Amino acid sequence: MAKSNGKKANPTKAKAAPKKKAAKVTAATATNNGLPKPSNKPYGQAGLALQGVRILDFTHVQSGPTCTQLLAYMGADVIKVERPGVGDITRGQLRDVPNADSLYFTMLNGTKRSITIDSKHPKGMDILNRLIKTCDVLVENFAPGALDRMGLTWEYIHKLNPRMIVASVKGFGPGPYEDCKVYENVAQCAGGAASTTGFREGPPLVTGAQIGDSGTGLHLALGIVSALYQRIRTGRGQKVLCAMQDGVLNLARVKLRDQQRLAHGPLTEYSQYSEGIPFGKAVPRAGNDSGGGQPAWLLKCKGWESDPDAYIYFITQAPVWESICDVIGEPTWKTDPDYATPKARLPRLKKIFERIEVWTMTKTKFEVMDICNALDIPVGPILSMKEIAEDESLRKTGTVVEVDHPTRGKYLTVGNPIKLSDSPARVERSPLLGEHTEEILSKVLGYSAAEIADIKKSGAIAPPEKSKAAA
Ligand code: CAO
Repeated sequence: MAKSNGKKANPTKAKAAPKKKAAKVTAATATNNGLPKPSNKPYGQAGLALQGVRILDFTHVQSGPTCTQLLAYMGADVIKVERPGVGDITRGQLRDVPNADSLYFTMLNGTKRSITIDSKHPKGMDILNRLIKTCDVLVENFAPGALDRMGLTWEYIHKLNPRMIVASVKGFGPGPYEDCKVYENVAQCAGGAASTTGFREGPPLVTGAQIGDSGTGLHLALGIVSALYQRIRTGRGQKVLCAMQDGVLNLARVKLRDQQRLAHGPLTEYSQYSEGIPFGKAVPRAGNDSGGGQPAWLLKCKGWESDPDAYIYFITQAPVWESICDVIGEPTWKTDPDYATPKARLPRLKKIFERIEVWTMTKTKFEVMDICNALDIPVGPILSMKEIAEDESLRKTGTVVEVDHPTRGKYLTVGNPIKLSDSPARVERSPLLGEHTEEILSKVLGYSAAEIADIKKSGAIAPPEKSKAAA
């Protein structure tokens, strides 16, 4: 900070300091903050974002696998450890093709390698020790305490590899429920999503989007990448914990916003307000209300009588109110004091949406999209999963990808929803159970052929003969 000489400066008399010529910043003069010189390779050909990061993937079911699949898409080498002969339980859940891994599994474990290891076998633990020494991140979502019971405590792992990041999904953070096992809908209920979803007259509702599992997996991926970044400075790993309750609450934060607003009066943008129904003590379910500052609702379109998805989500954004009036055939609403301002419209939203729906019911959802988008009116068609699976533009962007699998054939998966301009996504099929066991033992961990033969005989990587016969 500059020193003051005690005299007041006279801004009119003060001589303007001679202008310094702005230094021209070029690639050569820019400070490099310890970074290498900018690559000369064309964008997309300088490797993948997480190339060189190796993940020891101890995840199962959905939350953890979502995280590690995303990291694999970004270029990490993800080694999924599974129990010999059993594997991730989802391999066999909701099976559609006999004797083939289910879509539940294949769509959450793409681009990974699978190694089978019995972590409770002494030789299995030897292999895990080597993996811990060679990997950057261990990711797990076992029930609380399971990793410790295997002997893989933070202290143990950190001693073997001080650079290791240990990332976990648990149902709850420290507190009264920390020891509980948790699945998706438990988290939706405990994270505030279910109590604020559904219609006021109905019970709490869970959503189809897996905000507890996949949502928390995404949070964990961000935690891991942040920890990897910090490790560049500190040289050491750390624990990353994402509780599913916290992840859901983070996604439902607008409802905690509304909870606090309730103390200052009714939530005027909720249709309950326009219907004259008083608010209680907690945020109510708001049906298809917008949740934001622009009133909105779900409206029927042409064909709704037979097509369950012939609906459009219609947002009466204030700046385009006049266009809305024109398009639905109510031009007088542009100047009518009962409709002309957002505040005047609030108590009349039900009537307004009923009138807009009279118009949308004369058009298909795609016709409404075309007409409204041309006028800058924000609307969204309800797309069925069939329509999404067949959508050409989603295929072109790599958001929906078809991959081929040796036992189930071709299937669709969701590719990387995060697009990086210098790192193409690597979206490949999921591995068969133990498909890469030998490859990892020899090429990653350096076991000799004789040692591998010995490990095989020991039962540490193969199911016991009894369960093989029963399978
Ligand atoms: N070799 C030997 N044993 C293995 C093994 C291996 N390779 N991999 C796992 N196991 C064992 C573990 O050691 C553990 O055994 P113990 O309980 O005897 O110590 C057991 O398999 C795994 O236990 P789990 O309790 O995690 O599995 P579960 O099916 O009973 O519970 C779930 C599943 C999801 C409820 C629980 O893991 C959980 O609460 N996870 C945290 C929250 C979470 O991620 N939930 C989302 C799941 S997706 O909906």
